[in-house]
Amino acid sequence: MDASAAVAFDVGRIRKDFPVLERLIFCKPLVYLDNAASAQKPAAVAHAVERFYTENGANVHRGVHLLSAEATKEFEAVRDKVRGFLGARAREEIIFCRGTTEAINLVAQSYARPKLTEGDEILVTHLEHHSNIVPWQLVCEQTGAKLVVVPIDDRGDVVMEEFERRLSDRTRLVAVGHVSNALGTINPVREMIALAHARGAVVVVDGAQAVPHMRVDVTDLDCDFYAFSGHKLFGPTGIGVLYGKRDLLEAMPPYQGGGDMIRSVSFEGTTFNDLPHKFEAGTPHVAGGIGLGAALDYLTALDMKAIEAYEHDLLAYATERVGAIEGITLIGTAREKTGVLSFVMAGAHPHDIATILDHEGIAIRAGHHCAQPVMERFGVAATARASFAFYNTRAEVDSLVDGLALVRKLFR
Ligand code: C6P
Repeated sequence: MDASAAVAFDVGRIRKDFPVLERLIFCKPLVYLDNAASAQKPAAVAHAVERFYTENGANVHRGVHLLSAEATKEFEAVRDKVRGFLGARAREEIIFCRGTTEAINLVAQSYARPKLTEGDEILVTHLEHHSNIVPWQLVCEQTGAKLVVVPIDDRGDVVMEEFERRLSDRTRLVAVGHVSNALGTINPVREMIALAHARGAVVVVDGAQAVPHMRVDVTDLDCDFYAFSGHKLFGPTGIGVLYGKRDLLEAMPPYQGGGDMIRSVSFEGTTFNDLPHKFEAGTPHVAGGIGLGAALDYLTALDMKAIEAYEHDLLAYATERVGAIEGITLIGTAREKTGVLSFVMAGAHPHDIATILDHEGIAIRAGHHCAQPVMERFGVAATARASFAFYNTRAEVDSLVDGLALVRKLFR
């Protein structure tokens, strides 16, 4: 890491903002390495949510009373923060939803389903999370379109020649993860988007694992849709975002019907609200949105470049140390990665590894990580996965290595 990034990023100070990191687990200091599943929350996020429930607690967009007006103002201000965070052109392009999964399903059912017919193709990569596979399989069943899969190589990189080869005039939509949750691969999404656009296809980017680790600018990327979840971005669960280009969103029918998404309702016919409300039926997760706003305030006050450099250094250190342990095979060694270290150990099931580490205070994830095709590609049923955030340290990597040495001793 270069010295200026080290100065700009004081991990000791950052860790104080995350109260859970003080916890003891089985009498050992918590080493939280399951950030790809859910990141921990700074106290500012918990305080924002608590403050909303203790001082307000009203619904949004509905009441004339002061509490509702305040809640609406605060909730809608978060939309502006998200717009800035993603570099979107307009607040109308920011749709609140439950998370990445719901965002992708919204695009699948509201954009793809009405448009696609037999003979059309949807392109995905072999790296995708189930949330970026199953919604498209459903659309294929509903429309007769075909799902086309781009292979990955032994490192876990998408084979770009195959990506290009599989794109055709039949490709109507490309759905690609910005970063793989199972392997950490950073996909060359800018290049993929340009190639897809040249064929007239729209591009949906699953950004769940990207936004916590890198600066993302949707206008610069020129993606058509971009999805992320609040809980992986140091915010609450149950809130997430779909970004969509305005002209596409305008032309799409609503995803769900209910309150707030209408202009007028009668039994003769219903007219729909303007963007973004057309896609936000029912009471939104107001407290979650406010918590997400606090997470964005927290993040934007940090230096994202310094975070990237710090995490890069941490991953390199972890890769070297864990990779050197006898019996361990790293799964996923892509050229460009974020802080995900997936591995298997000869003679030890990933669930046993995770259970033993848990008793050492170390939280990792074991399983297929909702990416079964990736597991199948590498010929494993599951991996152990340590995933890092900017509050993790080299000392925690050392604890992981010690824990793995213990596992090795027990299973050799
Ligand atoms: N990955 C993991 O441990 P939701 O559940 O909607 O917030 O996010 C779904 C999702 C979509 N895409 C990617 C790339 C993801 O990583 C995830 C969630 C978690 O890796 C839980 S399976």
